[in-house]
Order: sequence, then structure tokens, then C-alpha cells
Amino acid sequence: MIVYGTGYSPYVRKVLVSLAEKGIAYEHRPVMFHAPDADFQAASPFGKIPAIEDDGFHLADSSAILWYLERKHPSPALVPADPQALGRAIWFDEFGDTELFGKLIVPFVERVLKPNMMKQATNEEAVTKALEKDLPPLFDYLEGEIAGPYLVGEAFSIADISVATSFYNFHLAEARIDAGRWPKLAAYIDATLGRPSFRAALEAKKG
Ligand SMILES: N[C@@H](CCC(=O)N[C@@H](CS)C(=O)NCC(=O)O)C(=O)O
Repeated sequence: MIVYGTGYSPYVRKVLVSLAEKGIAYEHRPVMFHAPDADFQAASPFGKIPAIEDDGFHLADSSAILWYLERKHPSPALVPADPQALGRAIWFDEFGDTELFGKLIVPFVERVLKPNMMKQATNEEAVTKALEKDLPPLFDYLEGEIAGPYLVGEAFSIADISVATSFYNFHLAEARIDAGRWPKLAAYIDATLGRPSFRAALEAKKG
């Protein structure tokens, strides 16, 4: 299997963590989105990352790829079977991909991407707004949802992968969860990013 997409991308990381959890071998090609690479373009119809090629089969979108991997390599399960647990896991996958990603990525875009890769000035006001206004309600929500090592049921799942993945970019931007205000969230994110699968994905090639 070939995985396309830079290791900086939280969405690419979801795929790399899932592959590591399931022990599936792969080749990583750390392209940027919209890269002028014919093989990548064949795998990703709109040039977004991640995308995969698996024995001639092409697929884009992190959630679609995670579900594909789940059906092809069911063990260990990353998608719960119980109906309510399944619903919650899909909810957290969506929440991580949309609400959380959109706000957590702001410090990374402003402090890392813009000055280093886009040759643009950092907008610290945007960072302050994310840290002080937009993120606290999401952190409050997660603090109330965390009741154990995993977000859903008794096992690590796509819920944990999708919620934790963008926090790595948040940390790269020197932003931190205030452990005094959100102790469960801070401990949960540290433990999740510390899993061997996440640690391997965090080392993935960036470009
Ligand atoms: N829903 C998609 C989102 C993928 C996505 O937006 N990736 C970003 C990079 S982190 C990208 O390719 N952006 C380029 C674009 O939106 O055109 C997924 O889960 O894979």
C-alpha cells in the first residue's frame, strides 16, 4: 500500500496511526496537497491529502480510508461493533475532522506554516482568538466526555485517533492545553499521542 501526504497533515496522521495499530506495511510518499505528481493525482481526485493506492485501488479522505482498512484488516478493531458505541465513534471522528481541526490548526497555520512555508506574517490576533475564544468551549466539551483512557467504550478507536491527531500540530505551534483548567483532557491527549502508533506517525516524513 502507498500512502500519499505529508506527515504534517492531521488527516494523513489518522491513516498512519491506523496502519500502525493494525500492523500493516506501507510505503509513505509525503507529498503536499495538489502536488504535481501523476500517481498522487490519480489517487486523489481533488488533490487533497491523504490518499492511498492499494493494489491498483485508489481512495482519498481519511475517514473513507480508515473504514476501508477496517473492513480489509478487521483486527484489532478500531471501529466499535455496539450500535451506540459505533454512533459515538463516528461522531467523534466527524467532530475531530471538522470543529476541532478547524480551531486547533490555527496556531499551527499562523506560527509554523505561514512564516516558514508560505513566507507570510503570523497573525497573532487569530491565534489569540483561537486560544481564548474558540477552543475553550471545545475543550470544556471534551473534558466532560473523558471518563477513562478511551473516548468510546473500553478500547482505542477511530474516535481517539481523530480527536488526538490535530493536537500534535497544536503542540508544534508551542500551544498547550491548560492542565489546571482541563486536567482530564491534558492527560488524555498526552497518553494518546504517546501510544506507539502515534509516536511512529509523528516521526513520519514531512516532505
Ligand atoms: N475530509 C478530508 C480532508 C482532507 C484535507 O482537507 N486535507 C488538507 C491537508 S491537511 C488538504 O488536502 N487541503 C487542500 C485543499 O483543501 O484543497 C479527510 O478527512 O481526508
